[in-house]
Amino acid sequence: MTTTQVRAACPLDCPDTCALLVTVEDGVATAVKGDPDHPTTAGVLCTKVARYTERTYHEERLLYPLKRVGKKGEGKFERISWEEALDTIAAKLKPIAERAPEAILPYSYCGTMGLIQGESMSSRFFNKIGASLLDRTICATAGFTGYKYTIGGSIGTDMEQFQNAKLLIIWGGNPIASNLHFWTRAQEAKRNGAKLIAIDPYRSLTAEKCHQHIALLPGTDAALALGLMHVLIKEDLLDHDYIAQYTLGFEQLKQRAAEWTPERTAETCGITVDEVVDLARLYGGMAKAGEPVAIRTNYGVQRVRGGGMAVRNIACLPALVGAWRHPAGGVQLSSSGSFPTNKPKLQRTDLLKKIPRTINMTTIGDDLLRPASPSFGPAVEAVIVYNSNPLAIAPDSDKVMRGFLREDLFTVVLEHFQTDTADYADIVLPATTQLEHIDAHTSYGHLYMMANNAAIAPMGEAKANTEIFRLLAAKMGFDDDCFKESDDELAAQAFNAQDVRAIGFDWDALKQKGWQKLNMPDAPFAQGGFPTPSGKCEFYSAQMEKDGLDPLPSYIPPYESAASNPELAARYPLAMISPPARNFLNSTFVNVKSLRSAEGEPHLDIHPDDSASRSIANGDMVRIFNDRGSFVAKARVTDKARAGLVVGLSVWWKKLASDGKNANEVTSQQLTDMGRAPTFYDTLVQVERLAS
Ligand SMILES: Nc1nc2c(c(=O)[nH]1)N[C@H]1C(S)=C(S)[C@@H](COP(=O)(O)OP(=O)(O)OC[C@H]3O[C@@H](n4cnc5c(=O)[nH]c(N)nc54)[C@H](O)[C@@H]3O)O[C@H]1N2
Ligand SMILES: Nc1nc2c(c(=O)[nH]1)N[C@H]1C(S)=C(S)[C@@H](COP(=O)(O)OP(=O)(O)OC[C@H]3O[C@@H](n4cnc5c(=O)[nH]c(N)nc54)[C@H](O)[C@@H]3O)O[C@H]1N2
Ligand SMILES: [Mo]
Repeated sequence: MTTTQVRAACPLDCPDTCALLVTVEDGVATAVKGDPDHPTTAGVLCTKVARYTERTYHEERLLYPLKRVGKKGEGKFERISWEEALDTIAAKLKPIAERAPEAILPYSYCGTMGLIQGESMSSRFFNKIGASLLDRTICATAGFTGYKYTIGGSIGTDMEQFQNAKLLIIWGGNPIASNLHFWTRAQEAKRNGAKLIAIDPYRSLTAEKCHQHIALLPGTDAALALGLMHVLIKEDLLDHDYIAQYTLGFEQLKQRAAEWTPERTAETCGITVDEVVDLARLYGGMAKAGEPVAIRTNYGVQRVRGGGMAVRNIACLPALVGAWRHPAGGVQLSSSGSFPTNKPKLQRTDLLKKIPRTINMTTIGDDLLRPASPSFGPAVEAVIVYNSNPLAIAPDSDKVMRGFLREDLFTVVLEHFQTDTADYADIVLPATTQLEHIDAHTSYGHLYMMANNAAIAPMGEAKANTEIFRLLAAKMGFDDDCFKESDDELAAQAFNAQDVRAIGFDWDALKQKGWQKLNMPDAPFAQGGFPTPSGKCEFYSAQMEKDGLDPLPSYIPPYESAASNPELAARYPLAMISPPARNFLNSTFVNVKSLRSAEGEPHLDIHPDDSASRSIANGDMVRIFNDRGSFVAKARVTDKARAGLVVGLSVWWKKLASDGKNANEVTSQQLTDMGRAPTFYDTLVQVERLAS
C-alpha cells in the first residue's frame, strides 16, 4: 500500500481557512487532519471538515452530467454524456449571447472560497459573453462598506494576537460555531485573566461561555456604539493624542454622541442603563490604563437595515480610546483586505467590451421574475449556478422558487450534490470537491496565503469548475489564450509578488509548504496609516456624504421592529433571526447524515413568555409565518432567546425539512443602508402551534 500526505486548504466560507493534511492510501483519501504546524489551525479541525471525506465519498455525490426529465423542482434527472451536456448548453447560450448577452446571468458565491475554483475561468467566460454582472452581496458587503468608510479597508487586529487581549468584546458573532480557531485564542485570553463579553440578542454557544452577555434587541448595535461613545467622551476615557493625530471629525462626533445618553441608548437597545455605562467604563478605563482591549465583530450585526452603520460605529471605538496602539487591541471584522490578490488578471475584466448591467444576488427572487423593461434591460433567460444554493440561502424564498420555476428560463447548476437548487436545473454538471482539484486561498480571519493540492483523482466524471468553463468556452468558439490556461498557471497569478505583503510569492513553493504569512506589521494602525482618503480613522466621512449617507455615526432602526413599525408588529410581534447552525456551513453539509443528526431537525428557540401566551410547549411543532410565507419547526422553549425574539438556526435544505421549506420563506429582500446587502435578521413573524 502507498500512503501519502497531501497539503491542502479548507475551502469553506469561514474565517479560519485551515491548513489541512490529507492522508491518501492507494488513491483513496482516508483522513483529513488539521496541520499541527500551521499557527492558526494548530492541528485542530471543526466537526464538519474533520468529516470532509464523508462528504467527498458520499453515496449521493453527483458523478455524471444530468438532464432534467421531470418538471422543474421535481428532481427527476437522467444521465447524459459530457458531450451532450456541453452541446446543449452552448446551443442554448449562443443565440442569447448574440441577441441579448445580459439575459445570461452567473449566480455564484462562496461554496468554495478558492481564488481559482471561485471566480477565475468562470468570470473570463461570462466577461467574454458580456453577461450580466452579479453583485455578490449575500454575506458581507454591508459591514465591508461601513468599515471601509471608517478604517479604509478590511484590515484589523491579527487573529494571532487576541490571546493577549485583556478585554475581549465578541460583538455579533458566535465563534464557537463559526470561527473556532479565534475562540481557541479567546479562551487562552480568558485563562490569562481577560474578561470576555458577548453582545448578542441570543445566548449563543459563545455567549454562554463569556463572563458577561449583553442581550440587546436585534438591529440596535449602532445605537449601543453611540451610547458607548457618549460615556467615553463624557467621562473623558479617551486617548486625546491618538484622536488628534490619527482621526478625523472628533468635534462633530462629540456633538452627535451627546445625543445618545445612556438612558436613550438603553431604551433603544432594550437593555439597562448600567449595561451601557459599565461597558463604556470598562472599555475606556482599561484602555486608559494601557491594557489591550479588543473587539471581534462579525456578521450578526450586519444583517439588518442599519447593518453598515452598525459596523462603522463599532469601528470608531478603538480610535477613541487608542486601542490600536497595542497589537492585541483594535478591532477585527475581516482580514481579507490584507491580501494583495490579482483578481483583474484572474478574472480578465478587460475582456468586457462594455460594462454590462449588474444584478444583485440578494434580490434574485424579484429579478428572475422581472420582465424586460428599459430600466432593467432584458429578462433573465439563462442562469448558470455554481458554488451556491440560492433556493435555500437567498431571502424571500417563495419568489426565488417561482423564478426558477419559469418554463422559459434555462438553468445550469454545477454541484457536488442534488441540492434544492439543482432540482430546478435543466442541466446538472458534476463538480469536483477540494480533495480533487487545486486552488489558492486567502482568508478573512488570518493572514496566510494558502495552497491546496489535489489529493485524489476526480470522482466519477466530475470536473473542476475551471475545466467546465474551459470546455464551455471552447464550445462557444472562444479561442482567446486565456481560456487555455491551466489551474496551475492561474494559481501562479493569484497574488501580486511585487507587493511588499506577498513579496517572493511563488506558487510552486507555496504548494510545497502549504501556507505563507503575509508580511504585515503586528499592530496595523499603531501609528495611524489608515487607508482612508484622509489617511485617518474617519469619524466624519466626506465620502459618505457624497454617497448620500449621514457622514457621522448614526442609528438607522430596523425595517421590521416593534419600535420602527408598530403596525406590522401588531400582526407579527416576534423578531426572528436565523444564524448558522454549528454543524452546517450555510447549506453545505446538511445532507451529511452524521452532521444533520447532530442538529436533529429544524428548531425554533422561543422564550417561555412567548411560548406560554401561544400555548406552545417544548417539543411542539410550530408554524412560523408572515406576509411572505411560512415554515415549520420544532419549538425549543428556552430563555436563550430573549423575550420577543425567536431563533431558527440555519440554513436547512428545504427538501430535508418535513414541510419542504426553511427560514428563508419569511426573510425579506429589503437591502441594508449601504453595501446593497440582505437583511436576514430584520424579520418580524408570528408563531403558532400546529394542530397535532
Ligand atoms: N459552523 C458554521 N460556521 C460558519 C458558517 C456556518 O453556516 N456554520 N457560516 C460562515 C459564514 S458564510 C459567515 S458569514 C460567518 C457568520 O458567522 P458570525 O459572524 O458568527 O455571524 P452570524 O452567525 O450571522 O451571527 C452571529 C451571532 O450574531 C447574533 N446576532 C443576530 N442578530 C444580531 C444583532 O442584531 N446584533 C448582534 N449584536 N448580534 C446579532 C446571532 O444570534 C449569532 O449568535 O460564519 C461562517 N462560519
Ligand atoms: N436565513 C439565512 N440565510 C442565509 C444566512 C443566514 O445566516 N440565515 N447566511 C447567508 C450567508 S452569510 C451566506 S455567505 C450565504 C451562503 O450561501 P452559499 O454561498 O450559496 O453557500 P452554501 O449554501 O453553503 O452553498 C454552496 C454550494 O456550493 C457547492 N460547492 C462547493 N464547492 C464547490 C465547487 O468547487 N464547485 C461547485 N460547482 N460547487 C461547489 C456546495 O456543494 C454547496 O451546495 O447564505 C446566506 N443565507
Ligand atoms: Mo457568509
